[in-house]
Amino acid sequence: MNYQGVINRYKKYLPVTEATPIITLLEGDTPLILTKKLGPKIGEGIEVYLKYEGLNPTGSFKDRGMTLAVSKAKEKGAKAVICASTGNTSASAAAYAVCAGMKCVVLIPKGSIALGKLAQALIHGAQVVAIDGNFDDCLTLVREITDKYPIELVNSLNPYRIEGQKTASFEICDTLGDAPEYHFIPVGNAGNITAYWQGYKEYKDMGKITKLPKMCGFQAEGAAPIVRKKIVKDPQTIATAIKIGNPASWKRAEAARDESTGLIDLVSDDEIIAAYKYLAAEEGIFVEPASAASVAGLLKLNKQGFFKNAKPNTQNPIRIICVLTGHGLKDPDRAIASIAEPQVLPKDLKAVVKEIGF
Ligand code: AN7
Repeated sequence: MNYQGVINRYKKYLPVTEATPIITLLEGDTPLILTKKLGPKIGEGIEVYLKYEGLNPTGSFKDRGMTLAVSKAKEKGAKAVICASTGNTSASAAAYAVCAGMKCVVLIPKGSIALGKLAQALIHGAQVVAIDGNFDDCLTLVREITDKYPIELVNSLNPYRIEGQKTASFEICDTLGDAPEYHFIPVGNAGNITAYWQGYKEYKDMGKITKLPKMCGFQAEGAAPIVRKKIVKDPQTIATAIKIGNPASWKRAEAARDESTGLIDLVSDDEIIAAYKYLAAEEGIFVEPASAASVAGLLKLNKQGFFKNAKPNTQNPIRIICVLTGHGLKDPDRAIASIAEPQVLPKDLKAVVKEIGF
């Protein structure tokens, strides 16, 4: 049968029954790309794979969780969903709400979400409310609203979001035949690191894999509450998707780090932009800045000699996953701001030929 989305593919590991209406845009089944340059740059015998989640239907990993959260909301008869968002959750909620025939309300921090994401929420007909505050303020409001009014919360506080997102670990293990050694991932509200870790643990418990990866999460320097062990009141970073100062799944991210003997570290905006450009220019993959935090983290650790005692061989390569959470087209302004604008020439053949080097 043709591919039917993550719920159908992993039904037996998800909290669905015959009574659950499956609301899907055929999310998931994203490519796991073996890098040609990044792996060899880290070291011989090291394989770096990119889980390209930007190829989900709305351009980010959020769709994996949204298919389940919206299906379960529909099952219980909800008429509307709501979320706070740095952009991708709102784009995904808006699209899946359309498929479910539900109203969608999104609260976004004013002026802090990338153009593509705002365009998505608007074109899918969500009611978009910009709040004069940051993401954490939006999430506080949404929690209060869903406590009091009949509208379904579809942030990752909703356990079905995490359940759906864990399918990405299943896909990685199914493709590789076992778990990788390392799993690098950006951390914002910390739902995704929680979901991946849960997915790996479940596959291990079921005997589908023989080992667990070390979870290595990365926050942006100006929005790194877990690293600094302190709420960040006014988070700042160009990676607007992870501009979050008080992550909802803070404790569970720490648990993923500690149980896996991994780490959560920070990367600067400059490191994020360098990784963002590297992926585009060297691997041919365009991601949004927040997504590049995983690769920025890998490059940072490598520079510090993190892998220098690794002893891979051709039979047993060290396999590293970097999750690329969102598509580059989400934030076109950032791409243009990062590179010189194109040169303008007169409509003159000689001038053009000369410019392109013939
Ligand atoms: C591209 O959309 O929080 O640690 O409201 O869009 O699970 O929060 C987005 C988060 C990484 C961080 N990469 O994941 C939202 C939102 C991208 C993202 C993250 C987000 P979490």
